[in-house]
Amino acid sequence: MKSADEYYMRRALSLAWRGAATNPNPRVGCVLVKETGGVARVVGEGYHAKYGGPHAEVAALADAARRGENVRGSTAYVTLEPCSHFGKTPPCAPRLINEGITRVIAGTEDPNPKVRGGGFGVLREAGIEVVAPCLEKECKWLNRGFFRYNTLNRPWVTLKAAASLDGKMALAETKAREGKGRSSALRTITGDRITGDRALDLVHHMRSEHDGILIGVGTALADDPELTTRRACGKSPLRIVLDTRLSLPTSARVLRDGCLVLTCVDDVEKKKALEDAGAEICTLPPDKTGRVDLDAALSVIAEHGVRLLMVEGGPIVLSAFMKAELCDSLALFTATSIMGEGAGLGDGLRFGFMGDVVKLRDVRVRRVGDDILTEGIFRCSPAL
Ligand code: AOF
Ligand code: ZN
Repeated sequence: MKSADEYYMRRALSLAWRGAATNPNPRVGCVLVKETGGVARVVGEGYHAKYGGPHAEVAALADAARRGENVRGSTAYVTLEPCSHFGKTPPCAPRLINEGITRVIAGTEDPNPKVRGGGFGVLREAGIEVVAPCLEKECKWLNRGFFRYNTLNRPWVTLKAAASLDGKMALAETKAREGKGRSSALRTITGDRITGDRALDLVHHMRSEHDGILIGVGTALADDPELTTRRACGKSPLRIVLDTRLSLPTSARVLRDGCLVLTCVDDVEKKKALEDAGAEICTLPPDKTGRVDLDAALSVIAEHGVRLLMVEGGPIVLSAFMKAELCDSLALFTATSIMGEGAGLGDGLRFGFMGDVVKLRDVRVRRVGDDILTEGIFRCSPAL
């Protein structure tokens, strides 16, 4: 690999990140570089902007045409292997060949079973020099949900939690405050929330970067959240509720703009009422504990186009994901408070050896207002 290769791949990566509406397709960026008289320059660049729209390579070629550049003899830097299949658009690999591209540097192989090395094969057969991978870790991270889906048939799962310094997510008992008439297990501290406004803004932003948000019915009953992104710009993800016995009331705010409810019961009446209230109900088998089987739930969620899933459950749901080892990253907001007795993060988990406890790697810590955000990758999260 030439030393300039990483430089142009970084440019392709930054273009790829702009593709905000590609889901469930991956984000892909492409830079075309032509060397004339020992001097290299960018002759075209582009990215996959929208699901169903032109792929990054096609966008970069169109950009070169707009600039009046002749791309013959250029090198294409693409964050993902050029495709070899007919999907919503024609394949990119033959297009690059026809345009006279002589060298292709790809970030990583496309895990889509319809491609998976096929694009490289087509290029190499045509005598094109193919170099891959290049900045593989960064290129995979960019599409971590797409990689999870194509290799494990599930989304990338982020557990999000807010807790006190002593790890509590709910007070042992919450008294209804005058005028509010609300008495819930999960609403906490005066002002209702554990963490502050800055953390809430960030949570709304994080939601808008996910395709789905999942809660347990306990949280829906206790907090009646809307699960919107109203404090941030961007799309609202698909709302998903794990509701083993279908006890979600039809008045729940989470149902307002459509919601996927995953249950284990086949109660026709309840089902009809919730469907009328805007829910899509999916009945799944129970796991050993009698709750919705998370493996099955995640594959249904993935089939709904969710590649990045945020789990915003209470302690029970969060622990269930950790126990099943079906979680990839954690975003934990810690308030600088001590809540004393009450339900806490990790309730329901039990280990006999320190070597077995849930651990994170690649940890990052930062301050958000008066709160602390800890992010990391779960040890159980398989390599991308
Ligand atoms: C590329 N460049 O920019 C993207 C690729 O239905 P289609 O035609 O949009 O194809 C979608 C599949 O193509 C997607 O699942 C992934 O395998 C690949 N995406 N490939 O060469 C791109 N977005
Ligand atoms: Zn393509």
